[in-house]
Amino acid sequence: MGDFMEEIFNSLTQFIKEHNNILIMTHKNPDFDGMGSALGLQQVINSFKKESYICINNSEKNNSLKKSYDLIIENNLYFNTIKKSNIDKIINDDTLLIILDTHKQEMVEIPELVSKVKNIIIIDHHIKNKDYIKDAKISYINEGLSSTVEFMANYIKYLNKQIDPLFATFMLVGLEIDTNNFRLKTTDKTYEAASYLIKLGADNILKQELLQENKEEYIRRQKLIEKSYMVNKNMTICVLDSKIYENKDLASIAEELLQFENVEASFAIGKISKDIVGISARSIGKINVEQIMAKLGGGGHYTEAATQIKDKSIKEVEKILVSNIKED
Ligand SMILES: [Mn+2]
Repeated sequence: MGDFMEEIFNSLTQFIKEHNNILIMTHKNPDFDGMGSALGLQQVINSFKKESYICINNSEKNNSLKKSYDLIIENNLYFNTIKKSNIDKIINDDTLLIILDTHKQEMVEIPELVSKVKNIIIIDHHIKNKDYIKDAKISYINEGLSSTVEFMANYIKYLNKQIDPLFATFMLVGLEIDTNNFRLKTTDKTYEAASYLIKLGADNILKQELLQENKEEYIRRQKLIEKSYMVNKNMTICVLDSKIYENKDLASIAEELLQFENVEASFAIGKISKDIVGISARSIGKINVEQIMAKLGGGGHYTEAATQIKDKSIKEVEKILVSNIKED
């Protein structure tokens, strides 16, 4: 563990110990990385004999997460949440807000909370956006980190704390989803985090159950992938139908394409709103997709990048991409 990480871990601990009113918040439509980290962090805060609340907003749409909440209750475990409507009653000048797995105000579960709380800590692994939350007491945004769970599991390990095996399982699910089963951005620290979660008793069978996917959705995605084609013998492009997709759908298709023979870079093109076409690009590490996306007005980093193009059809965007990457 590098000195720098120790410094971050120690100041996080110090902030927790200095505050009696702690809120934890992840992004809208929470996933296992955000919520797993939040639950793990709450366990740590409990161990310091401090109370904390995980901020929740809408009713949960993610079926696996819903199942996880039920499992917590069935196992007589405890997690403390607070709804948007009750937050104003408890916040004060002493409130500490820990934001996990995002760093943009508009992305968090309850955006207005960011303006109301003075002491904010951000821990995230996404590519830093210019609209990041300013004036945070700690802002640890490291795109080299595979997941927020990686940070949190290594924090728990650093503190030599135990968490319940069920929470460790949820965290491991988040780690595996964000790394696409240890394929993306996986370092020694990622395996160290996974190893510690297994040591804490993460349940491999439950993990697999929580990772199981809806069959219809899987087939729908495979039908789109079936139409993908190779360019330059080492890149593949998947053009989606005219439906409107979420950015994460494009990303997961691009990621999935990396598992095929000869593919060194992949691109998924699809509509992300009525007048915007998005491209999500991924690379196994030989081709710099950031450079390619930057030419099309986007950004990202070497192995993970994206762009959004306004007022062009999917076909036009496909042509632009192909003409940019095609070698003669
Ligand atoms: Mn994440």
